[in-house]
Amino acid sequence: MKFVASIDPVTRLEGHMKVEVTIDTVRGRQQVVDAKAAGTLFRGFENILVGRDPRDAQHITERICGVCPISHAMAAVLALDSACGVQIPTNALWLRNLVMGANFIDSHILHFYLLAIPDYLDGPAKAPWMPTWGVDKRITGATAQTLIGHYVQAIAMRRKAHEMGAIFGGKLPHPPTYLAGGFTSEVTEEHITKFLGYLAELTSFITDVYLPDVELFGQVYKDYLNIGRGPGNLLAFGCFDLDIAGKSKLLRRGRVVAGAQSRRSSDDDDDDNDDDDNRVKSGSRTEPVNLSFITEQVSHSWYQPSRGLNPANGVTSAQYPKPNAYSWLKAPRYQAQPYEVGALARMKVNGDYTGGVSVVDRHRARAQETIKIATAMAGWVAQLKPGEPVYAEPTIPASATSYGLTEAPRGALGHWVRINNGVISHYQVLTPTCWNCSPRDDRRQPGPVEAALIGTPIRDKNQPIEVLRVIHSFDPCLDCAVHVVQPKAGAKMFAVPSFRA
Ligand code: NFE
Repeated sequence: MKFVASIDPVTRLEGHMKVEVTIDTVRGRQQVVDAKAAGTLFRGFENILVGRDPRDAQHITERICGVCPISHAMAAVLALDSACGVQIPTNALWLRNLVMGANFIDSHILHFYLLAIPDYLDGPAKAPWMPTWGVDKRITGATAQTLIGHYVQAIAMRRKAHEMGAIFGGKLPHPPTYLAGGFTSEVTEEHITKFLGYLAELTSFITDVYLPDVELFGQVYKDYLNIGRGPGNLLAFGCFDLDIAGKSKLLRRGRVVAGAQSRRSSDDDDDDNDDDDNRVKSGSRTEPVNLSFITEQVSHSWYQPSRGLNPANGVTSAQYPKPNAYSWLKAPRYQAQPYEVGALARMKVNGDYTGGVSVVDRHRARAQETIKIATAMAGWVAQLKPGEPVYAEPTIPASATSYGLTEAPRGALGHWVRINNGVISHYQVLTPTCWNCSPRDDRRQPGPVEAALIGTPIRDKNQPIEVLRVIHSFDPCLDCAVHVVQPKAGAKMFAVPSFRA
């Protein structure tokens, strides 16, 4: 008999998410047969930006989230650099990368130890380890004790990653140092030495603790290599520019299409990536990204009906209630298909990760990406030139249309901006969690997290911890995807309207 489990809110992620799964017995096995994921708050940041000075964009959009603010600053200043036609000094290139790298290290350590690992082992019988579901905890005894010790160590490591980023960022999580035209902090020998000290300590933690712990987890929970796949389409905008023109990146732009080995359609010309040698080591090929193929569909979202708009023309206009809608997230699609974004997508697109798409693969790719970034950061520090410029003053145009693409720790991030009469007339932000946690689209196709949940085996339908493991593997951040709540008078915390309303 079908059983519906509603997890609301889903904890150990950023923001407010509700998930409803239908569990049934299929060929003698209890599993998820349907899933709906919802963001339960409205985000209105795009509307806040209209009418503002374009130079405010990075300061305001950083406040979308405390976990990935640097990426929002990066996307905003890339859009403005391009709108102004300004060429930033090379010092600024490395400074922008270094502060964003510090944020990636912080975010990935946070995710594995503080958000994900409590799904797999029991900790001390007190908060935040209690209450918990007592199902399928295979990491026990001395191994569990070691991991709990690493959990505590990870808290200190996160602080160090923040302190490292603040050396050049001024402060974290919301640094004021990202500007169109470059950066504001000074490069000194003292700053460089201090930064390298932090980086060495974090690199040791990643190498000696984080990577081995993820491998251990992957061995103990091998079955999760076959759980939580999702659509299998992967998308990355790419990040960490290695030259001023942004042509070369540490993690490149591209797509991996589920089941496709190679095909470059004639109408799929890449507008940003002209690299022909795009074969990845996994044997599949990366396909280019054509931004005009992105639409945000709202048939199941609490927004006024539209026919799937490209972010360049996107509208953030709420409609609540609305028939068939169940989420404040829009449903971004590429050529009408759902795409997963995140570290696994980046590492697969870049040819650095040759495994599959699953719960374990997401954790492994995230850990392997962390050491790749930390290693690259040491090289960027070496290229800093003390005393050399960090800023080239831009001229803000009276009118312009532009975009900035980068990656946040959780995946592809884009900002689209239009300037008229010297002020912002239109702004759209497309976040990673919108891609991953999107609801059904116009064709009723599930979003990546919804698709990943369908088929997940469930041991105890009253304690469906497997559902949490799949969701957490994506590291959702609903704060990035939605904002601002207006609860009904007298509503109880858990009394969110039913999906079937
Ligand atoms: Ni709030 Fe974010 C990241 C962005 S996810 S954490 O990473 O953009 O939607």
